Amino acid sequence: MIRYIFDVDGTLTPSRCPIDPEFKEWFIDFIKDNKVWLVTGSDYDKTLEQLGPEICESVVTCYNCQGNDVWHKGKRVNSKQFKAPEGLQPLLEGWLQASRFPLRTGNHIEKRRGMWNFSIVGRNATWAERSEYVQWDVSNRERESIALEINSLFDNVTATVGGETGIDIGRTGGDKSQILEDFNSDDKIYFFGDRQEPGGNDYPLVKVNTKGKNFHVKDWHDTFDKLKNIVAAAR
Ligand code: M1P
Repeated sequence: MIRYIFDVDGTLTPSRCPIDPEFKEWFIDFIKDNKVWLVTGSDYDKTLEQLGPEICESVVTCYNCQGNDVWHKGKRVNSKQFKAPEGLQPLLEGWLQASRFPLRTGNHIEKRRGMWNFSIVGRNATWAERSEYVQWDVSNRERESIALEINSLFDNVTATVGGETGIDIGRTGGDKSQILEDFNSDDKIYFFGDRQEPGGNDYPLVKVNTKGKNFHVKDWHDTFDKLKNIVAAAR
């Protein structure tokens, strides 16, 4: 049986937004007929807000914070810590001062279980402020260059770009690939994610999912279309 693993932001929903109601209804039925897991850089509260309890509690496991915070049927079953190296916080604060993007909205370094999320615009940004940053980052590739620099400066820390405004930072190996510890080596995994390119936060899992298939989607519409094709082909 195929094991389906889905990223959330940019894959099942627009980043930080609720799932589309029609897709939600369809996806709830899909979960009834298939084995489904979720893996996201986000924390459980945000995933719950975006997907609702029907989805979060009916998947096999909901892996939050890149797999460092593990939820099963609405209950936390495991969580890991990230002991950041001393120099990391001052470095992030320096980038916060130095970025040429003009807006700062607060909550720039969100310390989650097993990882940090770093955002120049800040996690308190309104939708308009977020979209200003998204446009800026597309032209300036700021997140990509910050992530590259973090990766070159620290031995046991990995930074990846995920979602639209932030960078996920954690211990090397404490990324989405760690969830495969819970699978058998011969499991056939179909993994859907929007950041499967090198440097994206889905890439570590793509790299090790060599026996299954990786679906690099453009957005949730693309995920929905691909799933409908898979279901139609299986009939
Ligand atoms: O899963 C990656 C990130 O996706 C969203 O990022 P942003 O708000 O920058 O679009 C958020 O859910 C974030 O928490 C998460 O780390």
